[in-house]
Amino acid sequence: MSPIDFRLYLVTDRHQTAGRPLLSVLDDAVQAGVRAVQLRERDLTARELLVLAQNIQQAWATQGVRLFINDRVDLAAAISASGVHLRDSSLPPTVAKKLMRPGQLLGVSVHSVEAARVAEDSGADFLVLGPIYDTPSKREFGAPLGLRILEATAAQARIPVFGIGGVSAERARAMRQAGAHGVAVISAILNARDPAVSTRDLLAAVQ
Ligand code: 3NM
Repeated sequence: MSPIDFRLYLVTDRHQTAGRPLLSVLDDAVQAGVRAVQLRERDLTARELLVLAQNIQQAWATQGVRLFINDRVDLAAAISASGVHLRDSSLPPTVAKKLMRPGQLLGVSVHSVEAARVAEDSGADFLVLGPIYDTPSKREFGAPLGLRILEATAAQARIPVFGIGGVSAERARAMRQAGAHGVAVISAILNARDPAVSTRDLLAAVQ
């Protein structure tokens, strides 16, 4: 079985929780079925990230939640997180792998079909491609790629491809039909009026 046994990947941003504590919104999402979380709090220090990551590990250890650490390969290794998630400015996958622990998974964010191929050849276990739709969270990556590029990337890749950017339950269905293994979201869960309801809707859409 593929180690990527989840189809919904929740990416954190504690500034997008509508003023609620991140851990309480995460708890709603986990209780509703989220099994993979990427800790992505780019403005926290290493020490602050460590505390948050340990809190997340301890809170849901028994539920089998996989925790991925964005960018900080050192932190992921130190706490034996489930994996690492790399972005364009991170260490390249081949270098990150030298620091990762055996069995740790490697997710890589990519923004084109070509970059997806390079990341896969460099040892990624799964890819996150985006932004598929327009998202205020990620204007820095320019125009949305759309479903056609998602489809082309998923058809080419031998590893799971998640779509990210502007995901809703309805769009998640379309993304699965285009060949995505699953979807990655921030605001659809963290900013939702009821994060548990949104989680269940998204899970139903990607099954
Ligand atoms: N990465 P939302 S888009 C974290 O294209 C992230 O790589 C993207 O937020 C990429 O689910 C994005 O609220 C933001 O649209 C996703």
